[in-house]
Amino acid sequence: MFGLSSWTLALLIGSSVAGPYPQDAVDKLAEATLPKLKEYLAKNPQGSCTLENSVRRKEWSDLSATQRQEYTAAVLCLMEKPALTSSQAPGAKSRFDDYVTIHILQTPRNHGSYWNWDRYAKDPINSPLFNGNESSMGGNGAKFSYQGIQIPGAPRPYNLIPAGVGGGCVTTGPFKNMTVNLGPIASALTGIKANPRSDGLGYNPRCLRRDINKNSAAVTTANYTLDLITKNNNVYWFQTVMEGQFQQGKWGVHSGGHYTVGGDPGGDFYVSPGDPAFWLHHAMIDRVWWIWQLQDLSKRLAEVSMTRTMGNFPPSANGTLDDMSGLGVLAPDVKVRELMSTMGGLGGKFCYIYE
Ligand SMILES: *[C@@H]1O[C@H](CO)[C@@H](O)[C@H](O)[C@H]1NC(C)=O
Ligand SMILES: *[C@@H]1O[C@H](CO)[C@@H](O)[C@H](O)[C@H]1NC(C)=O
Ligand SMILES: *[C@@H]1O[C@H](CO)[C@@H](O)[C@H](O)[C@H]1NC(C)=O
Ligand SMILES: *[C@@H]1O[C@H](CO)[C@@H](O)[C@H](O)[C@H]1NC(C)=O
Ligand SMILES: [Cu+2]
Repeated sequence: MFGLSSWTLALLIGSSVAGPYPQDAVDKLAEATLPKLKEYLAKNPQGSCTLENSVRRKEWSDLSATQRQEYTAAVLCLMEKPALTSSQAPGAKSRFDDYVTIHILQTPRNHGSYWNWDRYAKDPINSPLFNGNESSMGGNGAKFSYQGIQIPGAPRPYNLIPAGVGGGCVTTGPFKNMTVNLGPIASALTGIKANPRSDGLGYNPRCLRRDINKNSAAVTTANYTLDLITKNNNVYWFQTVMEGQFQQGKWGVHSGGHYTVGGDPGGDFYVSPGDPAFWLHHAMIDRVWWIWQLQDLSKRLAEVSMTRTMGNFPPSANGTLDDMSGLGVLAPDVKVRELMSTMGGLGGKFCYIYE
């Protein structure tokens, strides 16, 4: 029924990845359900976008050391380019900051390469992602004493993620000299210099701080992600479980990944994209959504939930596929419907899968 042999499919999704990380349970599920995408595309052709010619998004440690350095060099390049949002956010000094500005402005409404959480969950500080060498995303912060991360509304002992061994400025790797300009708004750390504006969009230069935290990473192992994908059959529950059910003491893989980085701005709900590691975490969120979609494409490529305000406060109408993306200077304004499929979305401009 499928045009590709299982051998070709195995090659396509890189099941025999070189390197020290065997497939985890979520990787195996993605591999096992990729034929559903093939079948869907056979029935619903997406112009010139096919599985064979789709772009492959790769896991951090499956990139070569050179490719990883090309990635961080590109991020540093964005930090050298002038901002487009400085009229709205005087603190935005670079093209990189534009992404932070738009996230800050969009937080009440929403909340290349990715980071497969499971690979590094047991020892994130010594992982290829955060070991601080030149082909990492930079190292941990220097030691800083603080009480850990409060999780409001959670019962003990889940109301506090114990602090790790960092929390201070990052001193190793490609981002050791980077300047954080925007925020803080809701920092996980105490003692961060306040922003000159109450909306956090003023200029507030400071170092990048992290507390790479295995206490938080512990809820991002593959068994959590596998449960999330396989036990939630509608997007409302998928999203709710992913984002955490704090009253039940469940942090969720979304918070788990954010607080694995922690610090400033990584641990700040609004300003977190100001830490370059944010983007790899959110690409994994997207991959997990994609694997969830793969389980039932005809339904899940058109399924959105939640209202237009965070936690439905203040109460608002349900979001729909006709809502606009609203990414300001970052991207043309399109309907959410256009962004639902990695294969053929945005009028065919999206044509990628995760391997
Ligand atoms: C950085 O660490 C990774 C993962 O341990 C390793 O593969 C790589 O060779 C190291 N690179 C350098 C320049 O030390
Ligand atoms: C960081 O800044 C110092 C001092 O300005 C400079 O010597 C060093 O090369 C910079 N490092 C990186 C990785 O940019
Ligand atoms: C995942 O595995 C860990 C370690 O075995 C266990 O403590 C945890 O309860 C498991 N989580 C889920 C959701 O199964
Ligand atoms: C909004 O979505 C919820 C949950 O899916 C549903 O129960 C409710 O009826 C929807 N409200 C409206 C006004 O459509
Ligand atoms: Cu997030």
